[in-house]
Amino acid sequence: MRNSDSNLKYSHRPESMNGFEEVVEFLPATNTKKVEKRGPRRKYVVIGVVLGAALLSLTVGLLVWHFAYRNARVQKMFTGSLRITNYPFIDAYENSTTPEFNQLAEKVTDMLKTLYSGHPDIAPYFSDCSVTAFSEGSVIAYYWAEFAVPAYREEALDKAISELKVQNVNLRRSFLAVDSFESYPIDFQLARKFRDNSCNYFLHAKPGELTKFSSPGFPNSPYPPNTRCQWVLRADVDHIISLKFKTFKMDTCNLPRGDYVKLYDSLSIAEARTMMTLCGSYPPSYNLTFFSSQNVMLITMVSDDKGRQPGFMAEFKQQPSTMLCGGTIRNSEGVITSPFFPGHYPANKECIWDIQVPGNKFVKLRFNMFYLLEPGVPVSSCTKDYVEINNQRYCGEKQPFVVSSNSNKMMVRFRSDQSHTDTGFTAQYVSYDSENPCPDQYTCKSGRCISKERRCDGWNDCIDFSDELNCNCTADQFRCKTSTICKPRFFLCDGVNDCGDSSDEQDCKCPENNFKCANGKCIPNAQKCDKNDNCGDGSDELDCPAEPKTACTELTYKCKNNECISKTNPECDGEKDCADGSDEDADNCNCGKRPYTRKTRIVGGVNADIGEFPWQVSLHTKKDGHTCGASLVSPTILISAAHCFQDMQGTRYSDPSLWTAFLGLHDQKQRTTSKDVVERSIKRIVPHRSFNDYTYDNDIAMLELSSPVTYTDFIQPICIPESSHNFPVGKGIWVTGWGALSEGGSGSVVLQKAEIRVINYNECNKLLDNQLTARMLCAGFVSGGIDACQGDSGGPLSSLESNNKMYLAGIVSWGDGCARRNKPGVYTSVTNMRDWIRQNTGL
Ligand code: 4AZ
Repeated sequence: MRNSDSNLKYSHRPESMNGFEEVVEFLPATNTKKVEKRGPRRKYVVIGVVLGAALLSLTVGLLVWHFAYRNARVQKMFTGSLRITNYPFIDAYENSTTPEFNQLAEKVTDMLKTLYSGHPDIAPYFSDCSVTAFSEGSVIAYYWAEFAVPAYREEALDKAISELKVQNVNLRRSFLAVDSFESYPIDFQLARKFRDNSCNYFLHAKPGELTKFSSPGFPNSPYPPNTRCQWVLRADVDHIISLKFKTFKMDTCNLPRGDYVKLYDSLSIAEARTMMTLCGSYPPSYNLTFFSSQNVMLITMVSDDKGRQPGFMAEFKQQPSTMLCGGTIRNSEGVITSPFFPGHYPANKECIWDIQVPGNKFVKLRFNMFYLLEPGVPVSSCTKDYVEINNQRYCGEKQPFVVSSNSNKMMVRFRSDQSHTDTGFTAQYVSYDSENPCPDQYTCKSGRCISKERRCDGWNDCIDFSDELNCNCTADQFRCKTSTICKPRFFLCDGVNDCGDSSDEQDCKCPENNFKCANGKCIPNAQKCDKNDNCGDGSDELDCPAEPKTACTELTYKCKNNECISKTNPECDGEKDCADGSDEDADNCNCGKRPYTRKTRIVGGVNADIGEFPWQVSLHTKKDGHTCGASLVSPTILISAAHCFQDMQGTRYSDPSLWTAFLGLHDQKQRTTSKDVVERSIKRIVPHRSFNDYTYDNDIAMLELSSPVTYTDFIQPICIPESSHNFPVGKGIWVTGWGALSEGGSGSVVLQKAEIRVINYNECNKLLDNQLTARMLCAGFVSGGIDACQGDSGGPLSSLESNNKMYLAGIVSWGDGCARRNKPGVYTSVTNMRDWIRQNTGL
């Protein structure tokens, strides 16, 4: 390949081509010396001089405008490819230093010049062009072309280039048969930087082998700032490339600037051929596999002036391009997926499944995963990548959904265009009895089946709300003002707008020490005039006295200098709220960070991502294996539940030597093999002195590790909230652990996660027969189904706060069974334990 190097002219002057040079005509200047001053005609002379001067300045102005502005040239670059049909591909074309490459490259550039010179909107502005690479098919030539065009002619040039049609050309010495021609504008500055080939790599897949490559410096040092690298990947003819990123850790995304990697389904860096732009950091479990549509792929890497991250490591191989998709399906059930799922589907692909089940049945297709997202394409139009079923198109990113046909046939068409690929879909098709689509279950409008008890229970189980329509509200339900759906009564006046129209929060009497907002919501008095809109309608920030000195209460935040502030959750929010700045102390704020900025989208069930909860610890005993969870809060200290360390049935669980802590753990099976896992014995266990093993009041313990751990991508501390920290009712928080997957069931091998909600304390206390103490909080779903369970005890309830850090809201403590209806899980409230934590850990 030739890398646009040796014959590059960095001239931005337009070259005259075939007489299309612009002609500039100068206007004759007025000769003022010839004007005579004579008698009464003097007045006319003066007028003449003034007019002449005006004309002269106008002329000069016009000329200056013409040369300085109208003629100011914009540099433009186009890249693209063309297909030559009368030359066979030879290996020498892969190497830009071979005479064969240069001979053909010269023919192509001659052809381009001829093509451009024949167009009046292109010829005057042409500067230079060059061939950068060839690939098979018969021969595809990749080129760039540079132009310098006056700003006012730019649009015309763009249009002319985009409309250029190729014709076979008889060159002086030979004939070039060309049957396709593509041209795309590219960013001039960026393109120029890629022409410096100091960081260009050319890799050809070896049959049956994986070829590895990585960003500069990986893994020993961060990639350098201002990097511009490219990797040309090739496979043998009739093969495609399968590329997998094993590690991807770059700076947080700041597109179109910042650091990123782009993959092209071509050897030209045209946006229209971009398969994917990668930035940020992906957890190792993310399936970053890509497939080319031909036997080439181009990867570019750009970094800004700060390089701090390790970069990437990738490997690729070739595989035959005979991969078929779609087909005729006559089974009564099965699975269909987009090509290479869960890898990213290739560009330019079409698959058709013709599904037909026995004559008396209908077909139902349930999409379990659906990711066909194309930047800039509204999901209402689905013009690029889509699935089409019975003339209805589906695209974008979707929650599981069902499509049913009202016949025994279904035609499913998947189509990807030539840019931006995604993970695709997996769908399960079943045949069903049209008379009875959901035996012993309720049939949602979408065709989805849900258990009969879920009908009219106040929860949107069907996703399309059809299970909650036309219901008679029961005694413990109410109806919102603007919706026909029944909701549980305890949603009334709980400070959360469950109805969406606030009607559940109106006409509420607020509890003592609460302020009633104009929209009916109740908030603690301390949140009035704290400069935060806690009401949601701003009414708590009206009629505030001028800067009162805040009295210290349990709802205020105490600074190191003992001054109190009433702002909600002021710690580590990036604003100095305390006069001494102690709310932003670096020591306290270096916590709750998750090293991976990208979330895995494809997870089996509710597996956590690797590194998603890096403070989660697994506590093992020799006899029982994994027994409890815990949270890392400093290099040597864990927080867990006191009930885990109660002596029981002859076992001294209170003895530190019984326990081993595993940090950075994801999969219990890889406890001893994974390099990311750190094992520590326990030096000291301090359970809360007032832990009550009957009520589980004060269910907290502190554990000291035998030696400090070093923080890594997989081991990080979680933030401890201040006692004034507010985790409002209704807030989504995460519970994690390796506990039982169902009540009485066995533990999980892979760390599980579930998003649950903080539940109103009084309502939860009613549901749990008044068993809550003031140091407990409830979280989960009253409808059941998602909950912590045995073995999760001691583990974290992690809450993502507005400062993008995770805080330890609770410790898994107890519950009435697991995931039962009307029995939410109970957690030790960490804010109520703040002083105990400080006294026992110094944190
Ligand atoms: C347990 O036995 C346990 N549903 C922990 C949490 C819950 C139930 C049981 C909450 O460790």
